[in-house]
Amino acid sequence: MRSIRLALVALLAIGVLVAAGCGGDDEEAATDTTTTEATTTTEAPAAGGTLVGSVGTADDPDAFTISLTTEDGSPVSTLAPGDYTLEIDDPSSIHNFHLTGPGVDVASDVGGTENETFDITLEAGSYTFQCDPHASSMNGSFQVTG
Ligand SMILES: [Cu+2]
Repeated sequence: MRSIRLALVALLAIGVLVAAGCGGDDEEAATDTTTTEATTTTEAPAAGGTLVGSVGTADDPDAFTISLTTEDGSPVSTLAPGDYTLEIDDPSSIHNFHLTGPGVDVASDVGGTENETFDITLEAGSYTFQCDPHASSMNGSFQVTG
């Protein structure tokens, strides 16, 4: 029991020293050394889960819109590297959804109207999605970092 307490005290002392060292350039350095919480690093969103690529809208499958969202509908702008499931929602016979980037090149058929699912692995870098027949107006991109 006693040795565990000593170890904790030692860890805290190291933590304070590290904190003071990191704040060397900061004018507010070491004004508060009473914090005992372990420092947690902020991490990029975890990999995994489902991404949804869509063209058109529910009311108008041929509408000139394209988007990539998470499963809950939030637009994707940055992602962590890793494995994802890409669900392509392409109800239109004039559009497709085409995702390209490091290690990935997947697309739905322009003429087809089925939803398609791909297992993809994202690496650090820049990814672009577009509708091939209308690439100049239907496109988007996101970054993979971490
Ligand atoms: Cu299109």
